[in-house]
Amino acid sequence: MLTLCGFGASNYHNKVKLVLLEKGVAFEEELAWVGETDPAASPLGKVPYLKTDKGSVCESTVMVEYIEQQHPQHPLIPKDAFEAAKVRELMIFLDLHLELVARNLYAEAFFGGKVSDAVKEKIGAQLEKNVAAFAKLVQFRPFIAGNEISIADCTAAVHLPVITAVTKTIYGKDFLADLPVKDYMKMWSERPSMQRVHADRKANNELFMARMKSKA
Ligand SMILES: N[C@@H](CCC(=O)N[C@@H](CS)C(=O)NCC(=O)O)C(=O)O
Repeated sequence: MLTLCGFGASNYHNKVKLVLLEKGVAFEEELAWVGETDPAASPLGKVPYLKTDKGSVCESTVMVEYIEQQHPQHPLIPKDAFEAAKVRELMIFLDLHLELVARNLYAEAFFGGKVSDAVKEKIGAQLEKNVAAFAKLVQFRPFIAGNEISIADCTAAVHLPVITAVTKTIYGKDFLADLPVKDYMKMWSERPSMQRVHADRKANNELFMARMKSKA
């Protein structure tokens, strides 16, 4: 049995959870807040991490690749090597070039903290550049790598709404406004996997916000 450890308000936790739910893989969840993680399972203290019969694995991308390899049903990575590479390329853009950059602004956008004007300027320029590059790769036909759902969609579904929220709050403009994110998220909202993730996130979010604000 797989145990997904983390919390429902975390976008990376939900990326892995969407993969498990879309594939129909049985799993349990264990609540692990940042600061209360198992250091052997997650040496950087990040969530999520996955407990398996053989031991634990951290890093969401490694986790979804592991799940896909162990459970071939309802594939979320194309068989064709090139198409698979395109899916992974999108996932890296989302995690590394969008989410990780936008993360520099979360303190002010979500948690009542403050980010300096210099950081806002630097991160704004990086995000504009990276969003333009991402826009050249995405397809939205209707899935982001084409007409099949993939691990890149499970990543996009959790990160894109955050990028929209952060850029609207900090810069007064949605940096993703030229992309069909609204229709894409509407499509996701009709999938049972997202309905479960959404409900669990809602239940967890209040506790999470209280924890973050008390630390800001
Ligand atoms: N690269 C990691 C990122 C995970 C991540 O940043 N998780 C956040 C919660 S959404 C976290 O644990 N933050 C606490 C920290 O970085 O110390 C992954 O893909 O799993």
